[in-house]
Amino acid sequence: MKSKLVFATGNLGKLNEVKELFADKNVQILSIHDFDGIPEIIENGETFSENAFIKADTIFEITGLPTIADDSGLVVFQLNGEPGIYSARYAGENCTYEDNNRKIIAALSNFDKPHLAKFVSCAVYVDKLHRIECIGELEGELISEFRGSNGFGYDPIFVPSGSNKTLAEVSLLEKNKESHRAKAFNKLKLELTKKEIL
Ligand code: ITT
Repeated sequence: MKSKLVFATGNLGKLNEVKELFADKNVQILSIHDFDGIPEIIENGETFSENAFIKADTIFEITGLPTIADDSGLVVFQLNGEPGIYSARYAGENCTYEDNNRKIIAALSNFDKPHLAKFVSCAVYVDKLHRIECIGELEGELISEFRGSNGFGYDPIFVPSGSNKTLAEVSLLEKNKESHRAKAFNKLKLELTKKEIL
C-alpha cells in the first residue's frame, strides 16, 4: 500500500511539479485541498526556511501525517533581492500572477539589461521524529515581455541561464529537470530515502 505524504500547499502549480518529482516513489501526495477546514496559514517568518516550516508544522499538527512544504520566491539583484519571501503578494493582497509580473517589469525599466535574478525553493519535511530542510536555486534573467503559458507565477518572464526559453515556454517535465523546486525536492527525496522514511 502507498504511504501518504501531505504537501502543505494550496498552489496547484507547485503541487503538479512535486507530484511528478515523487512519481518514482511508492507514495501518495495529498495537498490541503484533500482536507476540510484548513485555516489560512499566516506566513510571518523572515526567511524561506521559517515560512516553509510554519506551513509544514501547521499541517502536520492538523493531519498527523508526514508533511512536506515549499516556500519559494524570486530574488532580483537590481531590486536588492526583492520580492524574495514576498513574491506571492508582491503587487498587493489578492493580486494575480500577471499583476506581479507587470510590477517587476515596471520596476526594472529603470535599470540596464541583463536583469539577473534567481528562484529559490526551500523544501522541508516534518514528522514526529524528523525535521529536514533542503534548498534549491535556479539562476537566470528577467525579460520585459510575457512569453509562454505553461507553469505559474513569474515563469513567463524568467529565462534560465543557458536557455533561450522562458520557464512558461517549456513543459512541466522540462522545468522539473533543472528548476529550483526540482533541486530542493530531489535533495529532500534523497535524504528521506537514506533515512528509510520513503
Ligand atoms: P503555498 O504557500 O500555498 O505553497 P504560494 O504560491 O503562496 O503557495 P509561496 O508563499 O511560497 O507560495 O510564494 C511563492 C511565490 O513565488 C509564488 O506565488 C510565485 O509567485 C513565486 N514562485 C515560486 N516558485 C515559482 C516558480 O517555479 N515559477 C514561478 N514563480 C514562482
